Amino acid sequence: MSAAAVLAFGIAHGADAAHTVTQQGRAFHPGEVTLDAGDALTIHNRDEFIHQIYVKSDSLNFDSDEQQPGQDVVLKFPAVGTFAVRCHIHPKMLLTVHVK
Ligand SMILES: [Cu+2]
Repeated sequence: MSAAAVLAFGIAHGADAAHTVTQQGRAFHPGEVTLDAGDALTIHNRDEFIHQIYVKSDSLNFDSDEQQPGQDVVLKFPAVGTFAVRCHIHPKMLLTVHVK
């Protein structure tokens, strides 16, 4: 990796970093992520079938529409805490989101 590439990598993961998680093989990758309150999290479906994600908690209740292959769902976490993102269609899928 060149010096410029290293620098760009550092900037991309700074305070205004875009956070992306993928769904592949009926699992979230990575399965755990840490965000700052108010950050957006993009969840990208790399499977060849539909997912439908949801969050059920005191501070956030979210239900996506059917998420087609290749489609993104963008979620914002307004409050500090730990959130479980799950899929209606694949109950074993779990993404743990820590918001600090
Ligand atoms: Cu799913």
